[in-house]
Amino acid sequence: MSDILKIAVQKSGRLYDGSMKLLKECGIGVSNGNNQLKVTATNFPVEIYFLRDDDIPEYVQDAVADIGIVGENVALEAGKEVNRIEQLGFGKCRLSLAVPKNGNLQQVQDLEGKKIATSYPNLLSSFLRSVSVNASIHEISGSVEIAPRIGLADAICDLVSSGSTLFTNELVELQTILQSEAILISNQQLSPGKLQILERLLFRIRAVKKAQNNKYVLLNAPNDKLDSICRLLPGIKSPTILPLAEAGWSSVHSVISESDFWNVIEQLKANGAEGILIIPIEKMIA
Ligand code: PRT
Ligand code: ZN
Repeated sequence: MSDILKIAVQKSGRLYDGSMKLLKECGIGVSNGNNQLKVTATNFPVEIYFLRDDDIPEYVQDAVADIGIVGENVALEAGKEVNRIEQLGFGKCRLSLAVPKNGNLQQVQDLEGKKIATSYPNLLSSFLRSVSVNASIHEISGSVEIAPRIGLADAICDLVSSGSTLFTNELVELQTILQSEAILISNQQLSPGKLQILERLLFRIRAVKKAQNNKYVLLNAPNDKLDSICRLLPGIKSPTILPLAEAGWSSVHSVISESDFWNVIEQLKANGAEGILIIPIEKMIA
């Protein structure tokens, strides 16, 4: 029998949509997985297992699944023996210490001897050790943010994304202890056949990620400004330059990184570029 790579994905929750979207963008077609434990892709040698996110690191370590998509926070807290393969660019959040606003806890050292509620006892205790603070950790599995109000703890250590949960509970962030996003983890002893499938999948994932981080740009420029404009748009190899029907003008096509996008656009305009069009890229294979 030929190899199949077993991928563990969160069954429902914050990472489900992003995980399924990524697999779809990698050309992996699955029929609707609702309420199924497992689906087999029709056009790529993978099976997708739908699991609770907390179980994924252990299942991957024990080879129940070969690879998994899970928050880095969950992978690090679980401390299982798995390989961390790739950051996936969604599910971004941070694990932070937070305290009641306007209270007397204002820096990490003020937590000495205090009680902190969290679902991340391992990450919290290693952080506290690293800053030599002794505090007692109260592990709870949900609604950590209400712990200070009901007198269960002096502070919390929880995931934050927009910050609105902290705000509504009159808490403020004291310190971020981890930046997290969805990552791909793998079992440490994949067979050569499975490794080969993983390599093919990674090639696709990287093309999707790269496309998301870049945009296609088209613009018109006077010919005497082409040098400076091309310096701003190095592209993959170099920009494409085509003459416009109007003499003295060219159309420039290139790829631009999302990270300093607005900066580059401003400089392009300052260098005489006109009619700038920005187009999303679907896949990018450099
Ligand atoms: O059922 P299962 O065990 O699979 O799911 P779960 O309920 O344990 O996890 P889920 O679906 O809530 O989150 C899965 C993963 O999403 C987490 O492990 C993180 O990696 C990632 N993630 C990203 C988040 C958040 N953002 C997030 N904001 N996980 C949780 N939150 C919670 C946080 O705990 C807090 O209650 O959202 C609240 C704060 O959000 P803001 O926007 O108000 O700051
Ligand atoms: Zn969970």
